[in-house]
Amino acid sequence: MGAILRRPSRVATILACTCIFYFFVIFLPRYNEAPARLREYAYVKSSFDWSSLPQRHPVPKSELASLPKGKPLSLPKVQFAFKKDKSSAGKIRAQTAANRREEVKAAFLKTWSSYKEHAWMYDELTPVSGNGKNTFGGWAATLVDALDALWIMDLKDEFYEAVAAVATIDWDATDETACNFFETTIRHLGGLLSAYDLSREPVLLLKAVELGDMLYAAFDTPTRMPPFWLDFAKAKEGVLRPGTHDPSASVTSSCLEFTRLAQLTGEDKYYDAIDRITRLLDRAQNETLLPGMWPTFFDMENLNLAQDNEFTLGALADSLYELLPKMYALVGGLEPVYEKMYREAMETVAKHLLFRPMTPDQKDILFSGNVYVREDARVDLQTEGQHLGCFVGGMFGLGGKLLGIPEHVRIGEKITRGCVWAYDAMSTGIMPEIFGLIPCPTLEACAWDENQWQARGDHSLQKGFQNARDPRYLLRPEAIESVFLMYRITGNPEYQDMAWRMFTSIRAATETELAFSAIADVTAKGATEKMDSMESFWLSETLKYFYMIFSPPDVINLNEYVLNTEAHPLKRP
Ligand code: DMJ
Repeated sequence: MGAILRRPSRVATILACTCIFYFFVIFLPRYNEAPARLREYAYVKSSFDWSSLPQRHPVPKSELASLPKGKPLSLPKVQFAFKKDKSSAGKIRAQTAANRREEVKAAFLKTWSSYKEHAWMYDELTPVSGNGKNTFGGWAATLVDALDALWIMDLKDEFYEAVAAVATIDWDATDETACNFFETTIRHLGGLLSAYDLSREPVLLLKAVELGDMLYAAFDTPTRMPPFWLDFAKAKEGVLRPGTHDPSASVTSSCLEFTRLAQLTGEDKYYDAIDRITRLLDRAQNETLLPGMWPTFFDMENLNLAQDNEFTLGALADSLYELLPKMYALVGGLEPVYEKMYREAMETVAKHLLFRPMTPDQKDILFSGNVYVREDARVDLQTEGQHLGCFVGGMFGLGGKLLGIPEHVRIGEKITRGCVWAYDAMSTGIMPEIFGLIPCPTLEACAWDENQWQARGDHSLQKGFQNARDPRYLLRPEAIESVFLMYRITGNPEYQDMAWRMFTSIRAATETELAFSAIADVTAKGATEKMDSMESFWLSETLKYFYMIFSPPDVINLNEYVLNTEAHPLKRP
């Protein structure tokens, strides 16, 4: 009897001790910490509270989709099982990577310092003339986009200085009447969420929620589909309408950011917003003119995804496809529709969009082109490569690993190597924005055909190229993005050497006194013409990927993080 009495009292004592420990050691310090940090950052609340705006097209509570429930599945590892190589060759390789990483960091710091001096709180620095310019609402796009890169590169002083600046952003204080829904989501919201995931600074989540509530207003339309432009006055009046001819990427790609926001706040409304888009994509996937894929433009007012005849993984459609394996990872494999959509889309891509260019040495590489479905149902493939389409290698690699499809990893490698080949082929060592290629008739090996080259090629370019239709380089990240992903997936150090060639070429061709600039022509033989433009993705994506490929593999381990389309790492469950 005594023993029975003693046991519950012992249990009660342990319970009480645990509660006291939790209260004083875990809860209280955090509770005290948050307001103190907010004061430190002089948090300025946005002057309009979008969360208080009543929805004119509300979702009935009973229909509100919630985050997938249950324990996240244990998905296959994305990263190669890297081991420390203690041999002398291994040590030399590690030292080389460390040296290269420092050079990337120096390029980042040079850019950041100039941004700070000449364009602080503007969206962009003009890297030749040294001015600030606003291109995305005037909410310091470069600064917000670069937050997590600062953290990753261990520039903590610069990071906290930037966080203090972010704490003062008022989303209602803009000279614009509307913002680009897609760009604001991927750059600003993605940037804030990622910086919060890495640093856990409370003010970053506060600002993300303020912005998330503003962007959530874009879904308050008759079809609950967001328009391309979030017109502030219309949103406040409740008269926003979705577009009838909007790029498919821009109206669908907010899935990762809104899902992460729902996960961090516990607010299902954010998830519900994007889940409606997912359901629509799912319903329409096999009803389009090229079943399995969705066309480049959507009519979101009439929920018609089947009218356009153009299909691509490149410009305007890109991140719609990219999000499929990434969402699967972010919801811990608990929402099977992303796997289904990815598999079906890639089957169509492999059948109709992938092509092999004809090269004198029969390179085993692939590109993804553009398809036009004609009135007689003929499927025409335009064998063009785009810098924007270079993310496809990494997407296949990621999908292949997460879903256990080794063939996709192989395809991903070939596409990635294709982009690197196009970099190496140009006089500056950088791939053009858009270029035409002479294709092989099949994906299998094809012999070099000198007559075809004579008849169709641009002889000022390396053999195999039909043209460099748009010869600019805009400091874009997609090629290094795939090279980075394939390195982390395969562990093959060759990718680090490719990355280094790319980095040194980009640095040589784009560097200005202040920073780095988009250039007009990658086929230039001598000095390059600088366009005085540097989009925020130069810091947030391009240099971050270069930095990470030369970093130890636990710097943003892909088994733990998934990167949004602007390269912002979000914590996987
Ligand atoms: C970035 O804003 C994103 O990567 C987007 O998905 C595509 N365009 C740019 C980079 O080129």
